[in-house]
Amino acid sequence: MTLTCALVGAPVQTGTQQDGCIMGPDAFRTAGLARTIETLGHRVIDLGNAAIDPVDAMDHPNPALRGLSETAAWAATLEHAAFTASQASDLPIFLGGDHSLAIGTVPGVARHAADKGQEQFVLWLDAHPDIHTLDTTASGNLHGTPTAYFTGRTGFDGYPALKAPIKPENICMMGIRSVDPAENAALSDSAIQVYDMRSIDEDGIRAPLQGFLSKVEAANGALHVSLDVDFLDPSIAPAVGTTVPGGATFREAHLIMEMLCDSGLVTSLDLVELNPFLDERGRTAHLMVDLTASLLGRKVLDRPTRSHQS
Ligand code: 4U7
Ligand code: MN
Ligand code: MN
Ligand code: MN
Repeated sequence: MTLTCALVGAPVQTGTQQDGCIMGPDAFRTAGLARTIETLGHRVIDLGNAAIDPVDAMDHPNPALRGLSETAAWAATLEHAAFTASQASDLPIFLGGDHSLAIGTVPGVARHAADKGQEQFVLWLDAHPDIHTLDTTASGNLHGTPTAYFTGRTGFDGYPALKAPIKPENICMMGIRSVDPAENAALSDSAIQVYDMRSIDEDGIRAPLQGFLSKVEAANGALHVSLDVDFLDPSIAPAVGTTVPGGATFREAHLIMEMLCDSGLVTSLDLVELNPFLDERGRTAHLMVDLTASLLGRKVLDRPTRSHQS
């Protein structure tokens, strides 16, 4: 199937402590993202980079918070950008930027899905659940908060009101291996499906992902994939400020993308947390582009790979 993919640059770095994510969108372009997608037979429209106007500082009782007013401004800007890119294309691809951008992209695509009468699902590929509220984050880095916001948890005063909160039972997290105590508490009483690294070691990727995709398909849902570079093992993806050992392998990550491709269910994608300043000769940017290619139909064989296909 030929898709129209819209690239939306989101050069957000106010959600992190370390500068560099601002260069992410251009690194993805430099690594040949558009050309690679076109080679697979799809159409690409590059909508350029989103931007925010200067903002006034916002007060909050948590003294650790940084970038609060900028993040709230990005939320509104990217919600709008994501909504319009969803209308203008089959597959908006958001080029981060740190993961706080999901505070805008997920609500924006969810509003589009709601308009079409569809439920929004989210596949969160990350070492971290990013489920802090403004009150629980100890680092104050707001890239650790998007899933709490877009599921409608309280504690986001000053942020845009959510039009279509994501139901926790519509979220699947994979690759999780760094969880703060307050996040653990939040996940304990949540319906979010969490496949941590132990579960992936024990059961693999295929069965749990197939289970989640079946749910999306049964609901005729829209599926947003949010891919954090730190989902991947640091040995293959060094260009991220929050590396955590024991990440997804090259093969696991490609399998996920190939299964997502076969499902035909993905309606939007975040490529986030790439810090090109920390990369080694562009290898992380290229890997993220190659994973996107697998999602969009790059295959080893033209015939089915599994001879005992069910
Ligand atoms: B990312 C962290 F303490 N939980 O809150 C925090 F471990 O978008 C990390 O997933 C957040 O990379 C990581 O700062 C955010 C930390
Ligand atoms: Mn659409
Ligand atoms: Mn993240
Ligand atoms: Mn992460």
